[in-house]
Amino acid sequence: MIDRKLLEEAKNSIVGCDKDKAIEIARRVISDGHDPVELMNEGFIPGIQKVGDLFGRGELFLPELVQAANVMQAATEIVNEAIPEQADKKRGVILIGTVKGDVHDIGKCIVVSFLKANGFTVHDLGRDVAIEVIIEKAKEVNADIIGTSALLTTTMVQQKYLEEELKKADLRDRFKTIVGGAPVTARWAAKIGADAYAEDAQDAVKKINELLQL
Ligand code: B1M
Repeated sequence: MIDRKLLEEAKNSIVGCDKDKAIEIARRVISDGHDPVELMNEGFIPGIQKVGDLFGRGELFLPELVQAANVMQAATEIVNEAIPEQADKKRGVILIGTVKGDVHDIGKCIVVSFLKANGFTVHDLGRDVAIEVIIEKAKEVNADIIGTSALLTTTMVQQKYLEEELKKADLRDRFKTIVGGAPVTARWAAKIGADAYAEDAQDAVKKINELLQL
């Protein structure tokens, strides 16, 4: 268990845009043998969520949001590197990306790390990816599952567009689909006809295991 005070410091390092501090905490937690996932879930993520709340309430502005996101990204990279990859071809091939018009990828990168750590082969297309590109790549790598992330209410519709385009191309039965991202819900997934919704990275692993009947 990581000391509560240290988790609070991790949270504050994101809110206060203190990159050196965030990096120092991430490295210390890992070298002390603590769970980097706990640090992420109980420290850094609550920090970036607070930044989002303050931004949403107009108490913080875009330059600070960008700065805090940079600090979060630096911390996430260190944590992700500490999560060991366990490639096992038999566990399934996942194609994942943040949809077109959306550059939010911190959460998606965490999902990718968790999937790799659980033995899945993951093809990460990055962010701001057109549905047409996602479908082409899914065919090319023979994906079992297509996962999309959307953080904006205006880009969630891309997930619906994916379902429509898969149907149009007569590919809907070839791939399972999973959707995620802060504004996305189980209800949205059901409404658009996605096969699964995941609330966070741990849930994504669980839902993908269920979809692949592992
Ligand atoms: Co933006 N942003 N942002 N932003 N940003 C939000 C999303 C917002 C809610 C903030 C707010 O107003 N309170 C708001 C959206 C409002 C809305 O749509 N209704 C918003 C806005 C408005 C914007 C801009 C429009 C601001 C502007 O320019 N005026 C702009 C849009 C740019 C664009 O995409 N076109 C913008 C830009 C940015 C930054 C670039 C500065 C930066 C992103 C940097 C980056 O990602 N590389 C940023 C950030 C950091 C945020 C907040 C503060 C934090 C997002 C984050 O990283 N969360 C965010 C507020 C919030 O979400 N509370 C906000 C931490 C991360 C671990 O969680 O991404 O939810 P999350 O991922 C989770 C789960 O959702 C799930 O698992 C992850 C791990 O637990 N999950 C999946 C995610 N994807 C999944 C896929 C799966 C399964 C699970 O399967 C495939």
